[in-house]
Amino acid sequence: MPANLTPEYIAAEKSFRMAKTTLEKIACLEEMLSVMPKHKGTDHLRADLRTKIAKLTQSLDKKTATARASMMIEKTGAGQIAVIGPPNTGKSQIVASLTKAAPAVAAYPFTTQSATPGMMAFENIQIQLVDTPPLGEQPPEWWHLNIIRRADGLLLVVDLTQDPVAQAKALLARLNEKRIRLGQPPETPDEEAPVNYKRALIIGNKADLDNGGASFRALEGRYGELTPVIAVSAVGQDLDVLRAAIYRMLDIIRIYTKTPGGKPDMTDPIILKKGGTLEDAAISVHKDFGKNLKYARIWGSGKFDGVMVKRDHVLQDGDIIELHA
Ligand SMILES: Nc1nc2c(ncn2[C@@H]2O[C@H](COP(=O)(O)OP(=O)(O)OP(=O)(O)O)[C@@H](O)[C@H]2O)c(=O)[nH]1
Ligand SMILES: [Mg+2]
Repeated sequence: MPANLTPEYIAAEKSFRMAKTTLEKIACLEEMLSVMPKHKGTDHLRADLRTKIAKLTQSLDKKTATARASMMIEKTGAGQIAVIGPPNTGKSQIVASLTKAAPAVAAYPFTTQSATPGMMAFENIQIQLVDTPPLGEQPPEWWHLNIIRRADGLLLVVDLTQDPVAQAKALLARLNEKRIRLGQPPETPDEEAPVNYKRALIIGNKADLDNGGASFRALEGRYGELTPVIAVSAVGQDLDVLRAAIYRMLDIIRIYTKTPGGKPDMTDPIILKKGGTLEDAAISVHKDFGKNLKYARIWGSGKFDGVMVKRDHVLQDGDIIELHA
């Protein structure tokens, strides 16, 4: 065994040995994988863990397999955002107000016990929001952490009537324990175990009850440099601001395609990460297109409308491309 495994790994391995059910075992193995340092010395061990996870997953009976699948929500739309936070802050209300999903909303804490996805329409795209259980004193369930780790961004929801700075501080500490941090990864990661950096937005909810906005100002003053902070009322105030902020957080661009002589389809854009190239766009249309692409004409970020560009051309939001294979 490589000598430089972290205390987190050792702890996860210990839980693995004590785990009783197959689902618990899988959870522990996933945890071991996620906290293991990534370098040559651990390649074998990583492969070994993946094989174990695959074997255990295959051995699940149908009902348990369905449960496992439903706990890892499949990504759809332009991005997946996990809605997280302490109990009773309005996470479910936010998902209910922005999407057609209807997770239970109630005046008491710990209402939500499973994850519920919903699609939020923004202009001509759909963004997936996932309502999750509260992150409180209890250690989060393995699948809850999995959703947070896999998400393209996090919505951290705190309650402006309940000392939001303290709530945010506790929430960030909980994430940090699991090696999840907000913002961009540093250029030279200096730590042994991998840290998962996440795009995020801090929401001060229940703004309708924040008299004079003092709580929000405190929250923004404390965390505004780390990540955008906005005030909303999930029951209906500034929800358009929230939608736009969620879109911006994803940092994506929308690209449209057209056929020679045809009109572009402006309803169903290709979604790319900012900085995406023509080649990335072609691959997302079809992987063969990525291989066979000769050139494209472009309207938007090209020097002239309809000019020919090559694979490595960096696209801009709103570009229209005509692919030639
Ligand atoms: N006044 C006001 N009440 C809100 C707002 N958002 C949510 N609430 C209320 O706050 C309570 C909790 O809302 P939920 O959406 O269930 O909160 P949650 O964060 O999902 O709670 P858990 O699932 O228990 O973690 C409910 O009584 C909501 O009606 C808001 O913007 N303003
Ligand atoms: Mg809830």
